[in-house]
Amino acid sequence: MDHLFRVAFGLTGVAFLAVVFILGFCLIRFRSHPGHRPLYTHGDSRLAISLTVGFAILIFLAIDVNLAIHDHWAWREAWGSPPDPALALKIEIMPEQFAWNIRYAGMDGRFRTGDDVTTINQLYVPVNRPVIVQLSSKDVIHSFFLPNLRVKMDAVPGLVTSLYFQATKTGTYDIACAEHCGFGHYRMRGFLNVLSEEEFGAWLAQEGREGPQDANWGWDWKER
Ligand SMILES: [Cu+2]
Repeated sequence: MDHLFRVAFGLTGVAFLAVVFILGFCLIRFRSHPGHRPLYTHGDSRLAISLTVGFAILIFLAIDVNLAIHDHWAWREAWGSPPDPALALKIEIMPEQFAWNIRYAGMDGRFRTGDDVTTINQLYVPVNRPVIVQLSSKDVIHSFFLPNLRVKMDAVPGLVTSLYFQATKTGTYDIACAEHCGFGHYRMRGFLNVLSEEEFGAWLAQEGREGPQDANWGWDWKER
């Protein structure tokens, strides 16, 4: 994703600098000065058309096609090989205005049973283990965004969407809502806590003993 940002920024940056340079050159080179009489001309429309078409093709090949190829590579790398559902941690997230409802299957590995673990705005995951998140929404469209991990997915009412990621560093990171979802959108903030495998296991076991704090939502997990 970062490579894609750099490629897009580099290509459009070069195009921007070229345009500004040519514009500046023409402004200075053809500025008015005493004793110089302007020349009025209708120009050569064939030359104008062929230059325009030529540049359009050049820009299309240099920028659009180039970006499309890099997009394709980045997409394949990011989403091309989903993790093995048997090994991944599965999490259901149901946002609402304006919070993230988060659900773990608990020790039995099944959702909507008595030992589910639910949290609000606090997502816990183990480091170096693939995580599959399934999303829906209680009310309006939200978008689940982990900026540090460069993943983002819409959460749509009546639909279950999914994404996957694998955190490689322990620590606390932001969860942001990336879809303007109402007055409180700005404070729809959560935290991604990446723990060591042992810490995560201890946390899940502890929470599981307390049972789900909010059992009113969720769905039967199936691979999507
Ligand atoms: Cu939102």
